[in-house]
Amino acid sequence: MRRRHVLTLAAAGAVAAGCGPDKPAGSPAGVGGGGGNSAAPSLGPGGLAFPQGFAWGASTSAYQIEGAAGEDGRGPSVWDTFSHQKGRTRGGDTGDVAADHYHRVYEDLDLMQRIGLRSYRFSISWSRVMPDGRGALNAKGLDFYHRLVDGLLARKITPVATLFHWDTPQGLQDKGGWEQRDCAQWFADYALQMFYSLGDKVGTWLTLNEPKTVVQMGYTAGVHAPGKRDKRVADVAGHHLLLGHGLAVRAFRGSGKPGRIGAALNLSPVYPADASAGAARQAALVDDDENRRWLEPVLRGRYPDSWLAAQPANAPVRAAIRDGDAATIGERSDLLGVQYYNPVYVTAQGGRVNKHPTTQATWLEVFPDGLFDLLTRIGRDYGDVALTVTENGMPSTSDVQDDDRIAFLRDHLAAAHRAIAAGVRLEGYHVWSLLDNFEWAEGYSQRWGLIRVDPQSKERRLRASAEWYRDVIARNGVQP
Ligand code: GCO
Repeated sequence: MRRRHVLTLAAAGAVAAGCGPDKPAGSPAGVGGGGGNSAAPSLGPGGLAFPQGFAWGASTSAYQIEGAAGEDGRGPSVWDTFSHQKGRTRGGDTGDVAADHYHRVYEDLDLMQRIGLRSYRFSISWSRVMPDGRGALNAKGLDFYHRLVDGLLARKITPVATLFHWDTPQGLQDKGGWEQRDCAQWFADYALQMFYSLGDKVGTWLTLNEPKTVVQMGYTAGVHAPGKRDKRVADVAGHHLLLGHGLAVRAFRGSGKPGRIGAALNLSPVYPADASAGAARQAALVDDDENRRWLEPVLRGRYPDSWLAAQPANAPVRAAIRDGDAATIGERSDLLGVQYYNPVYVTAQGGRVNKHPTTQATWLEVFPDGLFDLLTRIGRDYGDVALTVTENGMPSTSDVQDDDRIAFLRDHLAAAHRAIAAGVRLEGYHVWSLLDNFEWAEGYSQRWGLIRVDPQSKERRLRASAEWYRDVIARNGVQP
């Protein structure tokens, strides 16, 4: 079972080192940003100090928090369409209002400052800035991102912009979406417009968020937009997503804008469930699918031979991968966003089992050491690429006193600290998520925020985890 698969099927789902143009490259991320460094409490005995300038952050995505779905000229995305179809999301929830962030952006910026964030990762809604996905820019939609980014910079928080967090414009979906090779170029064209529009203020760009989840959940299991269930088509869409990444990186270089760019991949360390040779063999195959099939093209400009060999002879993805594509996808990245939630244990029969406790999101098996294994593996296999954790977190059923989330974050940060000590170039860490939000097919049933958002009034309240994270940031370290 894939990430989220279990629940959704049952239910039916600087960056660091702030190189922003507002700071000279190489300067520490957001130093002096946010919160109360002067009175910073120091770490006690046994405290885990992080490197100077570590980019302490939090993440969100457009459709999950913005709301204002029909305002100021925004066009629909596949998630508007999907969430409005009967039976697609828990309780029929949609992102129409979400956390109402579009209208509360200044309040949210102030809350980020209260927590002391050094880095904030958000995504741009493609159909808010280009209602049909192509053609003229929607000035009002773009203004929103200018307000957001200006507000971040004014608070010395490094903006990290994701260009695609699953909300393909419906206008492009109607033309075939990611099944169509052209979509990769449409994406790069939109990306270039964003580099020109915001590139003097945003120094860190992420192209795609979790293409694997789009392939697995959107095109294979059909429990995310666009709701297709066809593995063959899914793999073609996966290739076009990666091609879009490469073309966008190339467009960024061509734009001449300063800053850095990379992809944000969700990755899972894969372990054999037992000591048998069969489990080891199956684990290697699953590792290809979960990790190498994404990492290798992006960081090495090639698909793994073993993954290609595992594709059926008549699989359409074979024809979709044209000469030169892999090299395009491997256009040099400046950083890699790593999203870690869970490990994967594989049996000799190729099945998956859990070995650790799970959370309300039953796919989220809690194993902090997996983050250490993942980060050190990337460092070992892919060399000196700058890494930042762009997502890590859990849903809590506690309303405000979310001690379970505090323990989760503390243990994962301890694992990240060990990875840094082992020589991994980890520059930042972003909690998923800043705010309670629309958790895709799960609607509002899961609460992932450091900040509680009242489901009705949308009133904000810092949770215990937010207060705890504020102290971590102020101390630049974790007290285990
Ligand atoms: C993802 C997305 C987020 C999710 C988060 C929790 O990783 O799926 O980037 O949008 O909400 O991961 O599931």
